[in-house]
This record gives sequence, structure tokens and C-alpha cells, in this order.
Amino acid sequence: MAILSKSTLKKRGFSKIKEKANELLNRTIDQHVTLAVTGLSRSGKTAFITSLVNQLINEGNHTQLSFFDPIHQGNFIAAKRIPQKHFHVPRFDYDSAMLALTAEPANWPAPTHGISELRLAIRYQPKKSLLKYASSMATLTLDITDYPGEWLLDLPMLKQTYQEWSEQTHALMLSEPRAELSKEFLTKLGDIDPFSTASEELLADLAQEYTKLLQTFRYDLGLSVIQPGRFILPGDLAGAPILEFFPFPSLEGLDANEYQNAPDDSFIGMLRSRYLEYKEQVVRKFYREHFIRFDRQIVLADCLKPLNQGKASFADLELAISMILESYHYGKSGLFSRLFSPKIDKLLFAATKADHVTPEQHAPMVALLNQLIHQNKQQLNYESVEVKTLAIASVKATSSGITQHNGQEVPVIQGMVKNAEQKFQQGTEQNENKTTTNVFGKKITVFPGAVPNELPTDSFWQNNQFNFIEFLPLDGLKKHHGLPHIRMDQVLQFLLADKMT
Ligand SMILES: Nc1nc2c(ncn2[C@@H]2O[C@H](COP(=O)(O)OP(=O)(O)OP(=O)(O)O)[C@@H](O)[C@H]2O)c(=O)[nH]1
Ligand SMILES: [Mg+2]
Repeated sequence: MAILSKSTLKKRGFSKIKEKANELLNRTIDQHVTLAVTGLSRSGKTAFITSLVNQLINEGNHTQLSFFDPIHQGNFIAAKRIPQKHFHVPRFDYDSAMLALTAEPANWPAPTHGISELRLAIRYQPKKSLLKYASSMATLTLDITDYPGEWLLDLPMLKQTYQEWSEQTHALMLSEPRAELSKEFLTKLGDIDPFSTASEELLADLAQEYTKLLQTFRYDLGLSVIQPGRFILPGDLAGAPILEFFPFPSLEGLDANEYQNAPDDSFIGMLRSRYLEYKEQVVRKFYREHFIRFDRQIVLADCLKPLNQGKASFADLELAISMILESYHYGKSGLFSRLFSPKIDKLLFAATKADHVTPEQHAPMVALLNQLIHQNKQQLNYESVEVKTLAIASVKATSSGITQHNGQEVPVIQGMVKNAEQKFQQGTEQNENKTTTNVFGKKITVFPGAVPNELPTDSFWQNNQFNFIEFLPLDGLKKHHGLPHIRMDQVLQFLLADKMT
């Protein structure tokens, strides 16, 4: 039997104590963050999560994260993907997103339609926290959840009866730009006796028509206030009867008693019970099962597209943001706090696609987003939630520079145009001589316009036109290199740095 020296025994004893202390501290010190990423469809959630994961797992390999203290101060060690916590929630498809970005020619990841999750283990060296006495290495587990911002638009429904919701939605459908498109649907509803026995088939057809209208509002008119949000992004509820209802226009004039006593199998009775079921089984369930678990939230907003699409689209974004904010309205009187017990302690609002504009426009972008968020500041009470706004590009697709125009220096950006194919077919002046075989090779240099630094007024809309162009990702991106970005390091600093000291 080998005889161990006194010093070896001492060392062993010490490492045992260290192990025990580490175990204890791992249990007591919070080393887990659940980060939720949301935003309306096409706001940039998939690109954002892909970039965030990419920056962390490839740190040191062409990454630029100098404003993220754990890297700047040298305590970041490495990060890797590990199996997610909830097996019943779809996995965030990082690999497909990276495949699209690194393809030749490069492309954006495909749109997603529901909730997904991804888990990272981040190794770091504790320098300040108590952990440094116990271990030279600690692990921060980061759970990231991607979910459609449209789902948050449904929160206000929880405090509305079917009648109230119908009245409010009807009013919206009577005002432009929705009115013209809604006419036919509203006329059809006007012909129905709400107390007559419902036909399931007719209900299903009308619900489908209402869903189509919502899709047109969102995708053709660029409007943001879509209720119920699940109708255009149903996730796993696609085709379920719980989504087969719609607002009924003429409830205002109904006798309250008559409405209350409407038989369950009447049109109004069926619509009302499906509405109630939707609130319970879809809206409330999402908040109960997912939302209350989130520690930190990032809300992404594409303010440039609504600016491009004009006054109505921008006004609708304003309204949608105020509806989304209800989920973070933590005041004692806030609906949300009364219904649930949220625990979010940091909330980041990011204006995405900052690479669509020249760098000096980033400050107005942030100012504009701040106004969108804080215009009802008096009513908003975030209490213990720390809030920040940033202009970011998760995957930078342009380069910026200065050009001379009429003897003056003009800031410009350069990138590959996304829908060059359409422009080619229309035969715009620059490309008349080219063929469509080179559609993805069209590089353009532009000054896309100035971003207003406050909410645009009527006269502003009359005098200004925006032309923020969509770009393709840069060619030549590599799977194991950090993706080019704008301010992703500041995002990480705000969301994670305090957990890695
Ligand atoms: N130039 C640039 N474009 C971006 C960036 N992020 C997103 N985009 C553009 O915005 C589109 C939508 O981005 P996604 O990340 O798919 O947005 P999403 O919120 O996940 O969209 P849904 O899955 O449809 O809800 C992309 O296809 C790109 O055209 C960015 O950082 N820079
Ligand atoms: Mg997506």
C-alpha cells in the first residue's frame, strides 16, 4: 500500500473542502439566467439569437466584443450549447440559421412561427463574487427563449369581455387603413342574426376570412396591432377550433340581458365561449407556463420598415408597442402584476437593423425608440426593472463610409441589395444591360435617409420620404467565426455581465 505524504494528504483535504464549498455556492449563488427574446414578426429575433449564440461560442475567433466586461477583463472562458431544459418546447434551430448565413450566396434565416428554446453553458472565472474563493471556474447557464411579440398583443384581452373586445376591434376595423379592406367581412356579419343557431361551418369560414384580413393588415399594410395575435402565428394551434372566432360588430345595440342569456349554440353564444376559452387556454396559459419564468427580456423593434410604409403603419407600431408594454407594466395597479407574479429584472429595447442606416443615424434611432416606449411614462411603472434602449445590428450586412456629392461629404452605406431580382425585371436604369443571372451580385452605395429623432408629426410625413433598403447578409461569413454586428457586445454587457463577475 502506498504511503501518502503529509503534503499530499493536506492537498487532498483542501481540494475536498474546495469541492464542497463550490457545490454549496453553486447552489446558493444565482448562476442561471432565462432570457426571453421577443418582437413582432420580421423584427429580427432569429438573427439576434443566432448572433448572440455565435458570438459566445466562437469567442476569440474573429469576434469583437470589447464592450462586454467578462471578455474585456479576461474572466470569460468559453461557451457551448447544451441540451435545452424543456423537451416539449421546439429547439431554436441555430444550425439552419448559420447554414443560411454562411451559404454562397448568403441568405437570411427562414421566418419562424412560434416559440423555441436553446441553452448555453458559459464558463467563466469568478473574480469578484464569493465564488472566487471556492473555484477558479464557474458556469452560467443561459436559457434563451424566442417567442412572437404578437402573443403579447393579446394580454389586454384578459381584462375585456367578448362584448368589449368586439366593440374595440370593430372600431379599429372602421377606421383607415383597415376600413376599406374590412367592408366585405363586416357586411357579411351584418346579415347574421346573433341569436340564431350557429352553423359550425359558417363560423369556421368567417374565422378564416377574419384571419386572412389580419394577415393582409400585417403583411400587406405593415400594420402591427393584430388581435388575436395567435391567428397569424398559431404555433401548434394551427387549425384548432379555439382559433375559430372573430369580433361581432353590432353588439353595442344589444340588450345586456338578452346578450347574457344568449343560448350557447347561438352565433353569439358560440363566439363568446370560444373567446373565453381562448383567453384561458391560450393567452393565460402562455403567461403562466412561459412568461413568468423569464428573468430578463429583450424586445426587438424594427422602426425603419414602418417609417418606410408611412404614417398609418408607424401609428400602428406606436399602438402595438403600448399594448406590448402592458406586459411589463409592473405597478401595483398593473393588470399584469395582478394576474401573474413576474420576476423580470432587466428589460432591453433594441431598435434592430441599425446597419440599414448610416452610423450618425443610430442616435436618432434610439431617441425615436425611447419616445415610442416612454410616451406613456407617467403611467408606466417598471419599479425594480432596469430598462435600456440600444440601436443594434445582430448581423451587420453593410459597411459605412463617406462619399463626395456636389462637393460635399455625404455619409453612405454599401451592401448587396436584397430584391435585386425584382429591380432587374423592372429594368431600372443601373441594370438595364445586365441579366438576371447576377441577381445576388448587385452592390449598391446609398444614403438611405435620416431617421427622425422624435415621433413624426403630420408635416414631417408630408415633407419626408424614407427609403430604407433591405440588404442581404455579407458573403463569405464563416460558421466558426464571430458574425459582424453592431453593439451585440453592449447587449451582452447589459443582459449578462453582472452574472459573471
Ligand atoms: N441588415 C440587417 N437585416 C436584418 C438583421 N436582422 C434581421 N434582418 C432582416 O430582417 C428579416 C427578419 O429577421 P428574422 O431574424 O427572421 O426576424 P424574426 O423576428 O425572427 O421574424 P419571424 O421569425 O418571422 O417572426 C431578415 O430576413 C433580414 O432581412 C440585421 O441585423 N441586419
Ligand atoms: Mg424568427
